[in-house]
Amino acid sequence: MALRTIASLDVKRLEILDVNGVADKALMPKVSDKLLLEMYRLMYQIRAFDERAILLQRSGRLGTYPMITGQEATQCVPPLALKPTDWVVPTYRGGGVYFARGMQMRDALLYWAGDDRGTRFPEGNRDMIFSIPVGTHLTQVAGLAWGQKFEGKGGVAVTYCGDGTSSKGTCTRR
Ligand SMILES: Cc1ncc(C[n+]2csc(CCOP(=O)(O)OP(=O)(O)O)c2C)c(N)n1
Repeated sequence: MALRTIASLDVKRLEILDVNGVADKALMPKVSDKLLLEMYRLMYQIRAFDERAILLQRSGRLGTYPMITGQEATQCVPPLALKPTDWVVPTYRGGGVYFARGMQMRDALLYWAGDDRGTRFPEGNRDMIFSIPVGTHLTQVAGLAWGQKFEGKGGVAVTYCGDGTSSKGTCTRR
């Protein structure tokens, strides 16, 4: 039988900043220098926090800690577009979202050390604490969005999930 292509995959990537740190001006999003700086500060904060937390975890002072590094931009940019009254429900790997929403790093450390005081959110924020079970929070966010619809005041509900959440286990067929 002749060799034939029966499927192919095309993956595209848009690169605004090259490996030398030079930005393509034509592709630059229209955001102020102040906002760009805030995004950079938050991304940097996430990495610094990650490094510290993993050291604490490896030395037995935090019970567990899921690293965020690699997902900094997806974590800190969307929350900057939200109002405090919007809802955000991150996954366990979503602590960067809280930093963008004003949570203090000491509170995040308390949480991962097993202290309930670490779930404090800034006054007025409607965030929910991390979802440790994967996938279950998607239905909760749909409910929160539905509630906002009933309230009739507008607003959004944001959540995140990984590919391991949306995929199916291998042992479902017996
Ligand atoms: C309901 C439920 N089933 C199983 C698990 C065990 N579990 C922990 S992490 C994980 C994989 C999640 O992958 P992904 O959503 O891609 O997130 P990642 O940790 O890779 O960022 C699973 C299945 C869980 N936390 N919750």
